[in-house]
Amino acid sequence: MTNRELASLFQDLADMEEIEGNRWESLAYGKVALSIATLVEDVGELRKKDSLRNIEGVGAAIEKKIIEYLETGHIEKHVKMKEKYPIDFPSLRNIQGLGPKRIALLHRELGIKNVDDLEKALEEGAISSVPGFGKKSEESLRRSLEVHRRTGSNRLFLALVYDDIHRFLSKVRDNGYFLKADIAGSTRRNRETIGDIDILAVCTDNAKCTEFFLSLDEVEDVVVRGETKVSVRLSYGINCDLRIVDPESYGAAMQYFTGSKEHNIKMRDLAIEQNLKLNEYGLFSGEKSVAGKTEEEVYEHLGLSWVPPELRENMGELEAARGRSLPTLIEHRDVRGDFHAHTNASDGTATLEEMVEKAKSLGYDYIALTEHSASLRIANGLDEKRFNERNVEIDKINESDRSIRILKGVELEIRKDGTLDLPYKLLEEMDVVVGALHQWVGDNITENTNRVVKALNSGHIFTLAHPTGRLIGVREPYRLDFEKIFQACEENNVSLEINGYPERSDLPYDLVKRAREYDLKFTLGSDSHRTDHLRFLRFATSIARRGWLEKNDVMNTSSCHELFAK
Ligand code: DGT
Ligand code: CA
Ligand code: CA
Repeated sequence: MTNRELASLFQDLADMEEIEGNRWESLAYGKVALSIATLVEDVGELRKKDSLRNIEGVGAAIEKKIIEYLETGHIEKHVKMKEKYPIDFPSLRNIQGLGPKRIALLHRELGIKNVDDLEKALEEGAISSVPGFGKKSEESLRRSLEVHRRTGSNRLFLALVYDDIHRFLSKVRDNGYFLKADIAGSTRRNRETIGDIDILAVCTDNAKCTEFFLSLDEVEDVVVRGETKVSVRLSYGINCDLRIVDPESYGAAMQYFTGSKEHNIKMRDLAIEQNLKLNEYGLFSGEKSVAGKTEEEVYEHLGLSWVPPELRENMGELEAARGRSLPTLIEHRDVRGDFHAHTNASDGTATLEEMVEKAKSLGYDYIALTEHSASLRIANGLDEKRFNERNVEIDKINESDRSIRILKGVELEIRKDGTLDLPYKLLEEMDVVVGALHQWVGDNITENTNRVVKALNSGHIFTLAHPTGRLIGVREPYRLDFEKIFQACEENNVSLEINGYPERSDLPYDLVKRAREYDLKFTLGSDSHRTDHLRFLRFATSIARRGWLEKNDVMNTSSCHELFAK
């Protein structure tokens, strides 16, 4: 906590000094902010050992400020400057298109101090009147603010920036400046949301490479610029940290900056137990480096198998790595089809033909079209008659086009009393019945759980859709007893859905791992409402990986024939 707070104070100082035009001070504070934010040890502990000066970027003057902070809880200079700039820099900065100078301008001209003020000014159309802002920046700020609000934080959904990140990485890589460049951090761990992008790189001339990196179109603003670390704001509304490391340390640095922090702490303790020291430069026995060039050798030297990044969350992966019992994770290429998609028959925007064409172009063997059932009125749910007509249409297409199989599906409302929204006879004609809870979910955990269990006991549900009902940044998970639900799924041969739609990302990975204790299968679904949503299936696979699933745990890795041969 102290480290984060202190780093944030220094970042504030960096921002304010930049506004004041004190470039050098701003750089110095920014550098310290970054090194403290990524420090393993607590600053308080370092002070006790009298080694604050070992922190990168800390000289006598800054050391004094750290001590002042540790003793008084604040830094006088920061307090003074804050009087002049009473601005919430950390959150405003997280909005795409705003650096310190522009934030100061908005403060001076419109009195904007925080995100709420900004929102108000946008509503009133006041931004475009500020010199240097114009209509275009107003529009772009409005979009960034929407992202900020939608995720409920400054985190972005990986699914929504995944392609951008990879395009950006290729640009960084394919120019001849960098010898190597790879993604680390939460992006490499495939978390559903990411705080920033971390890139590690190797190059021969740091200054030239940094210059090139900063010249890329996507770079909007430079937050920190040092010899080996650069932190920038990208036009996708996210920060990117670039760290340049020595080739000999590349594996150790990858290991360190991939995280998670909890995984790293455990790794470091394992090293200490073996009388070794692990940091971002390597694994050391005394002064001598014993591993560091590759991640594999770092893990191996500690008696561990290499751990796939998705598992590095301190959820038992290091114990399994030591026992050589890590799972062989499912791969995206193992996935043959999608079990959850909508067309404009219910609340999607694409026609059946458009969805199927897109699925074909992605090489799928099958796609289930799972329209909502009638009682979900806001989603234009289908009644028995419309489902019957739709099923006839699907049969016809399947007859004439053998290149993909369209599965007759329904996203079936589990009613308030736990009964199902369509007659069993119709459900028996469906290939894929995705049972779902959307309405009338109360706070009573027993009632909620019984309702779901009753539906599972019907014997007519194939998979339980987005089981927790959470919407990231919008709605907490439903109150449900998951041990009971997993048990009921096991007894009734119902699989659990992993829904890859970004806001849902449901089951969450930690529950996937828990559900693995039961004799259960999982289905992956994109919950597409448009053709370009089909890409979310990949992120369902990521959650499956983070939940330790293997190919055989997931139904989508089977062929249609294996699944539905009757
Ligand atoms: P994010 O950006 O919030 O989505 O999450 P990460 O995991 O990418 O975190 P970030 O960008 O702050 O740092 C990248 C990695 O660097 C992190 O996963 C592990 C390592 N790291 C950062 N701070 C610390 C720390 O205080 N202690 C340790 N052991 N490792 C750290
Ligand atoms: Ca990160
Ligand atoms: Ca970072």
